[in-house]
Amino acid sequence: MIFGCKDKSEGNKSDAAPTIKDQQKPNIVFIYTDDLGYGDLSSYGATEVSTPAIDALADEGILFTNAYATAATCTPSRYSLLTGDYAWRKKGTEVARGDESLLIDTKRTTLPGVLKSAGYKTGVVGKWHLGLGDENGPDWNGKISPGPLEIGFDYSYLIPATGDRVPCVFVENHHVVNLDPNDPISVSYKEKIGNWPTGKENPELLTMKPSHGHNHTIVNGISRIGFMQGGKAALWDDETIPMELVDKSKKFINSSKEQPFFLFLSTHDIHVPRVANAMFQGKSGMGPRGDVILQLDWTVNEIVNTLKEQNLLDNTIIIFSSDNGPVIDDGYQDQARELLGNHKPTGGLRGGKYSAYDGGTKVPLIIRWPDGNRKGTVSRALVSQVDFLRTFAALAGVDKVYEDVIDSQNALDVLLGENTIGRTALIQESIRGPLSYIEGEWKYIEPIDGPKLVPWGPIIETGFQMEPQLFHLKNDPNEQENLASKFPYRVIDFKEKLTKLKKS
Ligand code: NG6
Ligand code: CA
Repeated sequence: MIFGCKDKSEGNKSDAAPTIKDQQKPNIVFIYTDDLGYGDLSSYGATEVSTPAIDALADEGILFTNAYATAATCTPSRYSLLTGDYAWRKKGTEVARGDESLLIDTKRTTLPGVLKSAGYKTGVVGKWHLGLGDENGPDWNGKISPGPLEIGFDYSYLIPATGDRVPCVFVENHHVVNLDPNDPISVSYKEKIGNWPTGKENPELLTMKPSHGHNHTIVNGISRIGFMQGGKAALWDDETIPMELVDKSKKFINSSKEQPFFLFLSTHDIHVPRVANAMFQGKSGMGPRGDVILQLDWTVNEIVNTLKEQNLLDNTIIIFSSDNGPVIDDGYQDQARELLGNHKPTGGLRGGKYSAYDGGTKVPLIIRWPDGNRKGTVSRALVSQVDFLRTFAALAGVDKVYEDVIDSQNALDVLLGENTIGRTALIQESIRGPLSYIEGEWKYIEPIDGPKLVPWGPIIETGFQMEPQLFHLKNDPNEQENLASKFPYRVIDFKEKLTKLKKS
């Protein structure tokens, strides 16, 4: 037993319903944020914004300074997290449309499936962005399947893709929430359908204007990616999305006390469109991007308080991380750049979301272990989110081989702070592009022909170059000095290793 949970005989003297103390296995709450940067939290050195609830997790646990998402965008990162495989192994896992079919094979091993087989009740609340439905895509007006319930979750309450993609409705288990059958939903990512106004044709109706893209159907004064019509009663309210997700998370936690549970709370914050609730509007002094960081901190506080109230905190592991690096202007005129001041979302790392540089994939990772033995620890160990599948399997006491899982490794000793080295090597995937290979203190970026900046407007370096790039991350964490010509044998070695891994 890892956390010294009490035996049944100790904690359950009466006939009362069993309490959490009786559980042998710890609950797992994984708070996965969207586009939150390495420098966006006060616990990671931010001085212009304060995130006390998230920082408290670090004070009571381990803060990792060398942790990576597997990709610089959402869909592939999430694919890796839930399958234990790098997403570039599977075609079609780049940023998914809002009407994409389910990208995860229902027959394969998945993170929630592993935990479910170990007796966990499993739930996902929030952003999905891994497709829904069969090869024809989701049937918004009928049963939406396959989806999370077919890959190992017992409960789901989803933003189907992203906040900036239609349809702007929640899906609970197999159905759109609050859908009026007399007002069916139609969605198209090809052409305009129906007569709802678009940002392109009716910019005068917008409360938040796009800066690039995002000029299709207007929902709640915000034009989105993709066209939709219908489902008026089902449309979400952008200002209360976090409250809705917290509410559903609380309900899931409160109804899961009879067995260990895994809650995957995948926040919309801090992705675009950044629409803070009135409680947070104007509170950061950095405009909506800063305000939704405060809102995210509120979410964490609510979840921790719920666990406390339910007497679950001493048997629940809380993990906090992000799906990819930060972006300032991601397509809406929300003053993120104008009001940034001295705040550095990447914490000074080069690049950002989409990029092959570390700003794309190096993310905050904080783990609060309930035994209290690791308070305030900082770990430099190399960690990849692809390892959560096998690590959680070990945590849940599952002793199975899982032959279809190629990349995930058991990193339990690393996440417990007992191994301070971590992975030998890991791979990062940037937008549309090359892979990077990190081994120890070194990083190699594959050569590729392509634009130097993300072509559609966020002003972020892609990291694309015709020549191989090699950086020493410890001496040069901002990847300024390309050492490829100084260390040609290392380049050859890494290139070969990467080629071999790609074929494995
Ligand atoms: C891009 C969107 C961006 C964001 C991203 C996905 C445009 C111009 N930009 O295509 O706003 O939605 O996709 O972000 O449309 S992610 O975090 O879900 O990967
Ligand atoms: Ca993201």
